[in-house]
Amino acid sequence: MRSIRLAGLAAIAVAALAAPASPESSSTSTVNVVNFSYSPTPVMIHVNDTVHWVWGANGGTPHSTTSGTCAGVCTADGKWDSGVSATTGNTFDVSAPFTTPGTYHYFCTVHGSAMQGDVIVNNPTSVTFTAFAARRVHRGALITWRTQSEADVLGYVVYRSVSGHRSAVSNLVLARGLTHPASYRFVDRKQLRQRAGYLLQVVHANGARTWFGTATIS
Ligand SMILES: [Cu+2]
Repeated sequence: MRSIRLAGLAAIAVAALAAPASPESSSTSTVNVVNFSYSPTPVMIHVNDTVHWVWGANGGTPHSTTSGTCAGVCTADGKWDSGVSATTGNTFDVSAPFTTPGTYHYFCTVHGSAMQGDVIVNNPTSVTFTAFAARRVHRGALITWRTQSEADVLGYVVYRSVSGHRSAVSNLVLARGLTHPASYRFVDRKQLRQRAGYLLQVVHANGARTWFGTATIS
């Protein structure tokens, strides 16, 4: 752990270093089947999440979502197959294969290689923190954090907690998406002289959110 110098009367607290992000419940990501394509593709999820395909207005044109690969001719691999549907509002959910991180390819059995998609399954522990701290600076509070890896992270939102009331104090601080260490800092200009705790809300690429903290200023 790196050393931290005390500056004047600044109060410093370092939160639970390298603690895992709080466990997240599985979530569902929607993919639209419309205009001879899947949207979004790739869809980014975490292990054990569900992908929910919804058929849009396709003017009576049938489509499917069928796992497998296309090399000229598409070949199903048997992980999932919705069957063909031309019904607007038809849905198909898949979660069973997504227990292992990786890329899962699929296609439409009607349109073959002209209509393909990917599901990318990320490990939920792919963000690892090595430092998180808060300290007073001139007219505010400086929040700093370091990550070891953040491959599937979109960004971070800094929250301030005072007397049990939690509120966001930053916009989305965009992650650099690195698989090597990165450092971030944010100054909370609204922090007056009160005791406060700071947390990070981690926004993952698939929209899932996890929490990390707390670093306190007394
Ligand atoms: Cu199709």
